[in-house]
Amino acid sequence: MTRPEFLLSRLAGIGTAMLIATTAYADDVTLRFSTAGPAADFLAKSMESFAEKVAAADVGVTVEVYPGSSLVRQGAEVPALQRGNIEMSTMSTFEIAAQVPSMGFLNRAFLFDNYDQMMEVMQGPIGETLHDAVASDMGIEILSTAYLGSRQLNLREVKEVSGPEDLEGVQMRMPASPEWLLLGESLGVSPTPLAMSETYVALQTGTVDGQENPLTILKAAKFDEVTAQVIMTSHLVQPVFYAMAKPAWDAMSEEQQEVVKAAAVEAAAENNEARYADEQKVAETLAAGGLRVDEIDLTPFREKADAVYSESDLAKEWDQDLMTQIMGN
Ligand code: KDO
Repeated sequence: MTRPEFLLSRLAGIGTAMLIATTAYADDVTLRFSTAGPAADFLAKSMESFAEKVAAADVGVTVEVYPGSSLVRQGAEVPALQRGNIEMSTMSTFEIAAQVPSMGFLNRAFLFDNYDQMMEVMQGPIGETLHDAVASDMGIEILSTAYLGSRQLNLREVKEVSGPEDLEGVQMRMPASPEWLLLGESLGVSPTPLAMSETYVALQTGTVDGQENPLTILKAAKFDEVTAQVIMTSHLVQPVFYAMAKPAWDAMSEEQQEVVKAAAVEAAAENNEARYADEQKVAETLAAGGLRVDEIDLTPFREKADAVYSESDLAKEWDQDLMTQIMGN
């Protein structure tokens, strides 16, 4: 074999090895997808649907779904994404605010009036600004927006409540972060940080006096078994995101990215449709099961929230212009 022929054969061998390596790596994609949401809830069900859609596309991507904080504890999911311990999570705006404070206004009580307005904002210019900030500042790719529901107050024991002053001293379980505790303060309660997975027992034993979640989550988590009353504050019309670590996203082929993105959009839409439809009747269902459901005038709660946020140092870091674009004042 002449020297040129030898060199050509070596180059061909290296090229083949690289092709196999690249192909093998692109085919060996496993996406570990974590949520603190209960397995029975629409969000976790949509994640299973997402996994099925990706598997059916047969592009070498496998999705492993971990509901109910079964792989990563609540609050540790975004750091786990950024360290490469998981590839996806149902990231909330509260977790975003911890690293992109200007976006903290998305956690403001009474920001959105309803689901349609929230989705219009998330799919418009403000949503695009959020997407870009999360990608650049957090190294996370937002694939789609899932509606978690409109959060309502939920008490262990019946209490006559016409305004925040009636909730003074009520130990209300909230997820653990400064933004969640500020939200609790804006409602007039004494916020008690606790993971979702510990909330049922805390309500059952009286460690906390209540919790706040969308009614569809309340039902999925069976909190109606250990509480007596819901007060319909709709204080947070909440989006969560199908979020992926950018290194995992960038490591996929274009074909894999297209499949994963399309599946994330379709699965989130399935969650949104099911959640919205259920929300139209879940209060009635819970009331039929014995839960007292109070519809009250929210003016005192809105006034309290305005006062708390106007004095909050945390709120001073928010992008006031974007917030005003949403709230109009
Ligand atoms: C909760 O812990 O009350 C909460 O509703 C907070 C939300 O931000 C979200 O994390 C939710 O739990 C589920 O974990 C779905 O992500």
